[in-house]
Amino acid sequence: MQFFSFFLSLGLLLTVIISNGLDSPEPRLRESADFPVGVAINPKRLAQTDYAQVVGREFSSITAENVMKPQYIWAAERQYDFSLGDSLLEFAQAHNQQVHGHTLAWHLMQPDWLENTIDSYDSATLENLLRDYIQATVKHYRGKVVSWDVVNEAVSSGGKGWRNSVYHQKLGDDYVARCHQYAREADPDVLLFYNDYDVIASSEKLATILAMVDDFQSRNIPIDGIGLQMHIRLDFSLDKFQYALDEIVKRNLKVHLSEVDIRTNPDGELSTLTEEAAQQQQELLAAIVQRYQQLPAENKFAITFWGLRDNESWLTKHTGHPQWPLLFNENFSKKPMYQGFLDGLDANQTQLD
Ligand code: 9MR
Repeated sequence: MQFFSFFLSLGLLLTVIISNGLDSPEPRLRESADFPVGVAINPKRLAQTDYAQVVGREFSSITAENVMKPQYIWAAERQYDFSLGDSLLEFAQAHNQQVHGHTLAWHLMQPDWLENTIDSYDSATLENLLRDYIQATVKHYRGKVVSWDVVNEAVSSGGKGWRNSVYHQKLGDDYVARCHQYAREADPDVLLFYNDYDVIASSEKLATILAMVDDFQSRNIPIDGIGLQMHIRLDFSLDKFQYALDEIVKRNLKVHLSEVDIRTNPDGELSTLTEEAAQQQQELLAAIVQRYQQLPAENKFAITFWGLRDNESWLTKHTGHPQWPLLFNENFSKKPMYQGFLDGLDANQTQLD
């Protein structure tokens, strides 16, 4: 009898150990970090159950990869279509996620009707149209999105001065400041970001952006944060990154790592993601997250990945090669890079202890 109850207890113990092992929840990104962790999505993909589950489970912030851009919303002069953005918002609300608005003004990917007419507008007409677009959109999403990228990529690609875009040509040097004012008039609470790429790689671009911030702050032009896009490669400079973070923090602004992806195949020599490249990617993300984590709490806005799965990334088309730049592979399996994110948070814990 005793012999029998010994095996019964052993069996129970094993059952408890095994089922605990299965039940014990794996760490989720959204619960592991004390700042929002975001992903850029296409709301049409939410119809796919696996996609929706992973987005809902792992992320606490969502950016529309495309559907909240003027190309989708600005249907005609003073006519707006918010339907796709609204569907994304509905998902976010159901999953207790914040939404970051991207983007109110961008020189690229304008709606066709605007592309065709923009040259014919005089400055005042274009300014009024843009103001009305910004204000209608910000008002529509007022209280629903926490933040907006107001003007995207307004600095020249070389980094010196403003980009010679049609907006700059027609509206002049101060148009970015006025777009920020228009957005603020439409929503006194929404956070306003300036968002750009290559800000770490190009010291000149960083200097231009910091000078813009200094100018805005000296004139009380509203700005709450900087979006560092972070479309980066494995040779990313952590020293330059740290310098940029420090300069932004000095100006009391929030930092959004707004479009993170790490390309592993810049010259297209790989036909599959090697273990070595995956590990380098993991280590680089860990180092980035560790430095981000060390920012004062009020300067941390969010880290957002520019897509969910490698096979969805814009980079395949853009570079002509697979880059495996994201956290998940096409089967929704976590890559070593995912662990890199958690490692970055943990490394910081160890350091603080
Ligand atoms: O990833 C986006 C891609 O699907 C679009 O075709 C493209 C044009 O609208 O924009 C891509 O996202 C860009 C973002 O809006 C701004 N920073 C650079 C991103 C990559 O091009």
